[in-house]
Amino acid sequence: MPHSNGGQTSTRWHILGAGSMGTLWAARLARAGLPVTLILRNPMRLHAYEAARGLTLVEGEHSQRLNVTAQLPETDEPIQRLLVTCKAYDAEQAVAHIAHRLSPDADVILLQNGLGSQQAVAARVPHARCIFASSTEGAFRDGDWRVVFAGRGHTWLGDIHVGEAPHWLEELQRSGIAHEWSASILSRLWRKLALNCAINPLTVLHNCRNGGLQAHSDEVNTLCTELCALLEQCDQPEAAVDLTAEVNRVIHATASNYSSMNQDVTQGRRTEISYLLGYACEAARQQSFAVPHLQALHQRLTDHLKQHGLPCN
Ligand code: NAD
Ligand code: KPL
Repeated sequence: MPHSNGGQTSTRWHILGAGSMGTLWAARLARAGLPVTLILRNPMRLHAYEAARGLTLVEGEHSQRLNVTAQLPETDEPIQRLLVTCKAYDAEQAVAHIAHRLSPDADVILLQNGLGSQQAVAARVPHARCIFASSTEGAFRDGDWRVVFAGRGHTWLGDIHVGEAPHWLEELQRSGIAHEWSASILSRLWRKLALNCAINPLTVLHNCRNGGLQAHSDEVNTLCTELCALLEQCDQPEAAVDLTAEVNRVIHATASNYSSMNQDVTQGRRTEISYLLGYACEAARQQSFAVPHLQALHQRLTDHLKQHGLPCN
C-alpha cells in the first residue's frame, strides 16, 4: 500500500519474523517516517503486541518507543516489499503462508544466515524478485517487543540474477541502516557460512567463548583448509581468499563473545546447523568432494545436539 510521506509516496515495508533482526529493521525504518507493518504469527502475538503499544528500540543508554502497525498473515492486504527475518529453518514455510499476498513484481529481501533457505524461498515465489542479504549487525531482545541494537555492522544486499540495485536502498540510507549493494552476494554468503562453520560448532563442542578456540588452533586451521578447498570446488574462489587468517582474526577480535550457535545451544534453542555445516557437507556430497573433517564435525555436533534434546536439522 502506498503511503504519503511529505508529498512523496513510499511503499510499505512488510516484515515477516518480528524477532531481533525484524524489529531492529522495523524500528529504524519507522523512525525515519517510513510505513512499516509487522506480520505476526497468530492472534495471541498480535494481542500481546497491541497491549505493548509498539516496539522499543534500545541503543546504549537511549531507548525509544516506536509505533509500528502489525497484522496477521491472513490479512488480505497486498505486499509489495517483504523483509523476511525468520530463522533460516522457518523462512520457507512462513513465506509460503503469505505468498498469495505478494504483488506480481514484489521484492522479497531475505536476511537469513547461512545458505539453502534463500533458494528454498525463491523457488516458492518465482514471480517475486528475491534479494539475498548478509548482515554483520547484532541484536537481541531483552523483553517482549524490546530490541537491543548490540553490535553496529553492515548489511550487504544483492540479487543472484544480477540486475540493478533497487531504488529503495535510499530508504535504508535514510533509516541509518549501513548497507551496500553487492554484485557478488553469493560469495559473501559463502564466506560468512565458511567463517561460521570454522568457529561456531567448535565453540559448542568445546563449550567456550570464541577466544577459547585459540587453544584449538590446529583444529580450526584444518577446518579452514578444507573449507577453502570446498569453496574453490563450488566455484567460490573469492570466498576462500585468506579465510584462515580472517577466521583467526575474528576469533581474536571476538574473544570474549559466545558465538550465536553456542548461545542457541545454551539457551535450549534450535540452531541453524542445516544451513551452515549441513549445507557445506551437502554441497560437498553433491560434488563427490571429500570433506572428512567437516563431516566428522557435523556428526559430532549432531550427536551433541541430540544429547541436549535439540533438533539436529
Ligand atoms: P529471532 O528468533 O529473534 O526472530 C525470528 C522471528 O521469526 C521470531 O519472532 C519468530 O516468532 C518469527 N517467526 C517464525 N516463523 C514465523 C511465521 N511463520 N510467521 C511469522 N513469524 C514467524 O531471530 P533473529 O535473531 O532475528 O535472526 C533472524 C535471522 O537473522 C537468522 O537467520 C539469523 O542467523 C540472522 N542474523 C541474526 C543476527 C542477530 O544478531 N540476531 C545477526 C545477523 C544475522
Ligand atoms: O557470526 C558469528 C556468530 O557468532 O554467529 C561470529 C561471531 C563471526 C562467529 O562465527
